Amino acid sequence: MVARYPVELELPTGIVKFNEKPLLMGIVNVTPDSFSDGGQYLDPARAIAHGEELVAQGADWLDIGAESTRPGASPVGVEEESRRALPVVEGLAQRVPVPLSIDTYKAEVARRAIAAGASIINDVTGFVDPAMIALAASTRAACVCMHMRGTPATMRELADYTDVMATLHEYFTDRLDAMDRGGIARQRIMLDPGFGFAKRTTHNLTILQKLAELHTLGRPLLVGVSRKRIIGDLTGQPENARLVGTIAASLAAYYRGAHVLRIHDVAAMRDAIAVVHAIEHHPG
Ligand code: HH2
Repeated sequence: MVARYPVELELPTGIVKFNEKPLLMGIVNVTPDSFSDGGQYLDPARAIAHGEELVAQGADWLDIGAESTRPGASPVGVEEESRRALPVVEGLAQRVPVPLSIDTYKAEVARRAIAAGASIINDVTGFVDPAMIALAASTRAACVCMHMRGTPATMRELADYTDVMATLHEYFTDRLDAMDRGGIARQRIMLDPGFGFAKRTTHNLTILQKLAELHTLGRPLLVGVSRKRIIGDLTGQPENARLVGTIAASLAAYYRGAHVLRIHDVAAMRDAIAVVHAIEHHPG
């Protein structure tokens, strides 16, 4: 088992110390077209109830997304994304005691979500938009900086790497510098290799296998493989039958030092972590 880099994260509510167990980020997709649960929680009341249920199951954070980023998804505008996301952020902020992240690459949506109660910006485009950097700098929000190439519409053709780990190192070094220059304190940033975003299964496997190499960047690592194509490729299962594969891949990430696991099936993940954690830390 690889030791998790003993790193801290600053949230508006205080410092998160990552030590032994990874945090579980439960996924709340308020979309008609997410790849595995599209349409199930488009109604705000259902999305809020789902978020509450995930927290009851053990989610440490909730990630609220209102635009699908699956390969080939079509973008939505600021108003539509806000209309979907904001009532859910607002409702959950009043009902659950855990931090909420807004999964968006649009600075205006992030701004509105923070005003509604979100405290983490989860930007799958890695804060390439200077407006997103400026927004994060002007708030106390924590930031998830994810690696991808192109857009969900184009990323499939861009999944070509000579050395995917070297690419990630260069990319994150560059993004951390840009965020530094933009005034975002380093201790507010988490890094995410972006499984499935401009990556084929071979790249996803390499990154999972070598995840611990990213500890040299000195920031918490977030891993999101839940129900993704890599699991389908390895198991032959459709999205609704990828739970076992998801748990296996997420445990592999845990063993390699992931700090946060982004997951649809929180209860199952919680149980799996409880078991391996007990084995790892049993006094013998
Ligand atoms: N994956 C998805 C969306 N957002 N954010 C981060 N930081 N890391 C990820 O791996 C990640 C993410 C895609 O999964 P999902 O939200 O289930 O699907 P969709 O984008 O179709 O809504």
